[in-house]
Amino acid sequence: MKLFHTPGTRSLAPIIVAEWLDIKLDLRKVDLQNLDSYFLSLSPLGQVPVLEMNSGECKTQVDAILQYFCALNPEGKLVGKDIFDWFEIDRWIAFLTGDFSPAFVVWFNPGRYTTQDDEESINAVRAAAENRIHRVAQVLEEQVGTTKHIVLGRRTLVDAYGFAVVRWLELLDGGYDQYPNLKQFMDRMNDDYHVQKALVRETSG
Ligand SMILES: N[C@@H](CCC(=O)N[C@@H](CS)C(=O)NCC(=O)O)C(=O)O
Repeated sequence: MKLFHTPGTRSLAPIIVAEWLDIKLDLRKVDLQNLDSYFLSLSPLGQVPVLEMNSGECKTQVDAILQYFCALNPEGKLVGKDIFDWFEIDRWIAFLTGDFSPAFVVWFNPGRYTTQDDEESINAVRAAAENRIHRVAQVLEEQVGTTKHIVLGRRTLVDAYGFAVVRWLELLDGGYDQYPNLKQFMDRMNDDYHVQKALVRETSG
């Protein structure tokens, strides 16, 4: 399988999960500032990640890609054991996709969220996004607690996704150090051999 990805984005999450589950994944780096028509034919909104399956079919949406990788693992690693576990996994994936990441999407692309193009208007959108980022970060901080994991008190696919997006806090004043539980979570992930390998692959692949 081949993953179209961009360093620094959420497309790191499938690279981590592939490392954890020993799934062979070829990487193809995408320059989001300079998209070609082939990539736009795979991802009409011009977004990563895109997974090219062995059949040649291409699929978008990080949460679906992560769950697909886990479904390929016969030992059921990184997923829930029962319906209640799955509920927790699904709702925190939904939080990362639907609440946490969108706060940053506004911060990264303020011009998309105003029809004005003067600096003051752009800065106002960014400031509003930053407030929202701190609200969602606080929710995640409380969820992680002292467990160093996002759900179920153990490593799941959600940790990979969380790691890929919580690192964006480093772009803001104070970084994730201002959230002690998130810092412990990030430190644990940064110490993980496979995460380190995924980070190297992300920048070189
Ligand atoms: N719903 C998509 C969103 C993907 C997404 O927004 N990816 C970002 C990188 S984290 C991107 O490619 N942004 C480029 C853009 O929106 O122009 C998913 O969850 O996979």
